Amino acid sequence: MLNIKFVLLSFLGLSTFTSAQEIIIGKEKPNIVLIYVDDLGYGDIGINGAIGVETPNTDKLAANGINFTDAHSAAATCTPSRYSLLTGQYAFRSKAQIIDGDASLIINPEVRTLPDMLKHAGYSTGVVGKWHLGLGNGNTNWNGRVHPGPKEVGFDYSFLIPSTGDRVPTVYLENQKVVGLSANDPIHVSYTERLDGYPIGTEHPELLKQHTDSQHLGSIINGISRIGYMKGGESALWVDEEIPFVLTNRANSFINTHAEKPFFLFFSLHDIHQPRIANIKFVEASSMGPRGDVIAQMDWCVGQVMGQLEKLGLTKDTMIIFTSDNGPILDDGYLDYAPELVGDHSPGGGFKGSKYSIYEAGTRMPTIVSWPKAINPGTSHALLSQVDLYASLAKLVGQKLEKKDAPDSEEHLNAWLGKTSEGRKVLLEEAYTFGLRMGDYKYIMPKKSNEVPEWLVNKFVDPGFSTLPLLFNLKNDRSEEHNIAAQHPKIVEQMQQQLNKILGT
Ligand code: NG6
Ligand code: CA
Repeated sequence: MLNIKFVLLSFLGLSTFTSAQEIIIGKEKPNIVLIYVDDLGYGDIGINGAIGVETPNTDKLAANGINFTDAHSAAATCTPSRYSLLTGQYAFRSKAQIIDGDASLIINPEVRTLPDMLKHAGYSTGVVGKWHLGLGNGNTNWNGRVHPGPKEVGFDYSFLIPSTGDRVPTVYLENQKVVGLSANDPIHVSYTERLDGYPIGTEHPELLKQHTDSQHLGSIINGISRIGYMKGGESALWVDEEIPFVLTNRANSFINTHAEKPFFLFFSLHDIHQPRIANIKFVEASSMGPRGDVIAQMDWCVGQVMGQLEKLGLTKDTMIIFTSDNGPILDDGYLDYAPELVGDHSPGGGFKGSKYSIYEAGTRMPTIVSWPKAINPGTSHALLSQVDLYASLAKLVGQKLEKKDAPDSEEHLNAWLGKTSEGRKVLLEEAYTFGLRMGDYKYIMPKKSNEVPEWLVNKFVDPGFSTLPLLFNLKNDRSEEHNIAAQHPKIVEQMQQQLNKILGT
């Protein structure tokens, strides 16, 4: 008998919609691809209202999955968010902060991480892209195998940008060895003293293709001055304009190699972090200059991974988690005219704040989860933190956690799968102060001083420092304008108590 629904939908030119099937929690082993974008704001994707740039691939992912409206990175900067994501522990507990490119690994290899847990469940694990969690044990020698690193914390395969695009060394590491390094030209890196290597930004501004503030005027490599100094390694230097292609290629070859067996790929994009130097293929893809162009570039990477999964017939059985590590920033040091060209686009999606800020846009992330086999498309307003992915995925793949594992990770699998809109009751937000969410209430803890550190002053960032407690009701004050702390002393007290409980104070 003809399937009437199919005939009708085909007639209308629509594809047939297969509703998700019931899954057996604890027994499922979907492939998991975690696409972690850098510095992408809530409003930077089409589905969340982007203007001036189109993100068709990301929007398609959202159309086939759940678009989360209240899911958060653990912190408003990169290293702390990544630390929490991989360990299931809040960053403040180990004082994880943004680190330099020669910093030691900040995850203790003894800790059972998210990739360790998935490995135990039978997954092949890989990380491709930005690391920024430190490598080695201090005094890193870049000319041999750099360890400890990803392997020692649970990744079978790694292909890394060791720190950030704006920090030396500007080389890739594959399985913890610099790619393309010549033995005759060893690499040296320093963040404290100038090395007699590449020209530096303070002396040779004429060599720069993008000008920058005084904090990014170290070694000039590929026409871009970076934080820190580097010598040697010429044959191994990356070309910024090629990064999206190189990383996507490695991500897709990891998928290809592991297609037969469940895999976990942490695809950690360099985009849309500065220096925002789009490949010529994406120059003027947006009306917002380089920042918009690299959003288009990021979206292309997403599309390539989706295409690879489709080609291998893995779409239905792969869970794609798409999100970002911290909120958006227009001016983080390099002069690419993002503030001037942003137009009506709202990178934070109308939420107050940015990267480095405790206001909502600092941690409220664009977040999409797609897994066609098990998830019906939709939108979820569940309050969730990336720190919860660890316990939630452990539940999915049937791994029991010991008490010491992922101590801050709450299990909210049903929320991540869109089966309930109930998420966290209490959610911690970390920036350079602490915030707490309980339902629609947002509390920002007072600080002894509201003085903004020197390096943040010029970034047009409001970090949310206040000597008085701040309380907002996001339901009718989405942009955190009206402090209602004085009218609700009981709620303030209750939220401070919750915070004390978490902070152990
Ligand atoms: C800051 C850098 C900024 C950026 C950021 C890390 C200065 C003044 N600014 O310290 O350029 O690299 O670190 O960004 O040094 S993140 O997304 O990795 O957190
Ligand atoms: Ca970041």
